[in-house]
Amino acid sequence: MANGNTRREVLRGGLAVAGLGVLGIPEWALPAIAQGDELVPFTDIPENFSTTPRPERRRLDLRKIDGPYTPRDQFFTTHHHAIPEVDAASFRLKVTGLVERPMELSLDELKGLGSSELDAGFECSGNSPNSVQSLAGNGRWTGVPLRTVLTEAGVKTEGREIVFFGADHGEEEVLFRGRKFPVDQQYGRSLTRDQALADAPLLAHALNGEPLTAYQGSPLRLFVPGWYGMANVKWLAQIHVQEERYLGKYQARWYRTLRGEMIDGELKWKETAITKMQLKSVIARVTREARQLNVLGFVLNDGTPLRSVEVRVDDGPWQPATMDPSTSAKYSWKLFTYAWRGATPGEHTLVSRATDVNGRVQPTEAELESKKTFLENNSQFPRTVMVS
Ligand SMILES: Nc1nc2c(c(=O)[nH]1)N[C@H]1C(S)=C(S)[C@@H](COP(=O)(O)O)O[C@H]1N2
Ligand SMILES: [Mo]
Repeated sequence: MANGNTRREVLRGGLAVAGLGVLGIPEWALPAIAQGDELVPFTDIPENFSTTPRPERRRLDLRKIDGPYTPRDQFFTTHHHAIPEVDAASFRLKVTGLVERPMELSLDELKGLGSSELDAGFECSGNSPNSVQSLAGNGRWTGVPLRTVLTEAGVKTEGREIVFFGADHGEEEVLFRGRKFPVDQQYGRSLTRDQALADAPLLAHALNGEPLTAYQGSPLRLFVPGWYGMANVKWLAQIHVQEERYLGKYQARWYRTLRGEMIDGELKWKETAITKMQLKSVIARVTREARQLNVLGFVLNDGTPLRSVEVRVDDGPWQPATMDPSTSAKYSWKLFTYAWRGATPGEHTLVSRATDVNGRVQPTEAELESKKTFLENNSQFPRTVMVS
C-alpha cells in the first residue's frame, strides 16, 4: 500500500494479462496516475499553500490520493502542545480511578490482551476549504480494543466518565468569571461509559502495519472511529475513570460549535460538543486519461452508510459518481470517481455532494450560515480546474 508504483505496474502488466475482471477490480480503481496520465491543474489552490512543511505539521496533498490508505508518512499531523518524548520500551499505560483493578500496562502486555484491525479515516474538525481539506486521511489501524482493557480493569458502576490523557501538556488559562487561572495540564478528552465500552474504539499502536510515528502519538493513541480527530488522543498515558463529567479545555471549551436552530418557529442558539464527523465529500484530484477526465474524491462521515455521491460540472445536472468497492468498510473514507466526458478547454467548476441512507445531504456553504463558529465545516466544496 505504500508502494503505489509497484501496484500500478503489477496492475498494468501481469494483472492486465490475467484480466482485471477476474479480480473484480474496475478499471478506474487503478491507483495513482498512469504513465501518460496527467493531473489537470486546480486553479483554487492558493499559491503559497504548502502541504508538507514539516512532519510535525503535515498537510495531505489530496492530489496524491491513489488508493484507500494514506501512507503513514503522508498522513496529516496536528496537535496543541510540543511533542512529548515517550520511550516505547519503558512506556506504561496507567488505568486509574473508579476501577476494580488499577493497572500499569507495558506495550507488550497491552498487545497480549488482543489485537484488532480497523480501516478508518478521520479529519480534523477544523478541516475546511481554507486548508484545501488537507487535514484528512485514511488508514488501517492496529490495536487493542479499548473495551478489552476497560473490562480487564473492571469499571465500577459509578464510573460513568472515561478520561484519556496524553503525555503532552501545556499551560491552559482557565477563565472563570473574568479571572484567569493559569494551570499546567495534559491534553485530555473523555468518552461516556457507553461510548468507551462500545465495539469500535481502539488503543492503536500501528498505522498501515507500521508503528505510529512520534508525531502520530507513538507508542499508543486512542482511536474513536467516526469521530473528528480531537477524540483520537495521541501519546496516551492514562485512562482515568470518574463519576462526574470531564470539563477540561479540549473537551468542554475548545471543541464546540455555536449554531442557530429553529425550534417550534423560534430561533434557539445551541452550543454543542464536537463529536462525530459530519457528512462531507471532497473532490481531491482530476486526471486526464486520453480524452477522458477522471475526477476522484473521498467521503468521510460517522459510519452511516451512504445513499449516493454526485458530481456537478459548472451549472449542469448532478450526476451519480461511482463508489470504490475497496473502501466499503464502515469507518473507511469512501473513494468515488466520476468520468467527465466532453470537457471543453477553459476553466470549469466541479462540486460533489454526498447523501446518506437517512436522507442527510451534505449542505451548501449558504445552508451552513447559521453555524457561527468555524469548526465542523462540512459544506460542499466547489473546485475550479483549468482544462487545456
Ligand atoms: N495528546 C494529544 N492528542 C491529540 C491532539 C493533541 O493536541 N494532543 N490533537 C488532536 C487533534 S485536534 C487531531 S485533529 C488529531 C490529529 O491526529 P494526527 O496528527 O495523527 O493526524 O489528534 C488529536 N489528538
Ligand atoms: Mo483537530
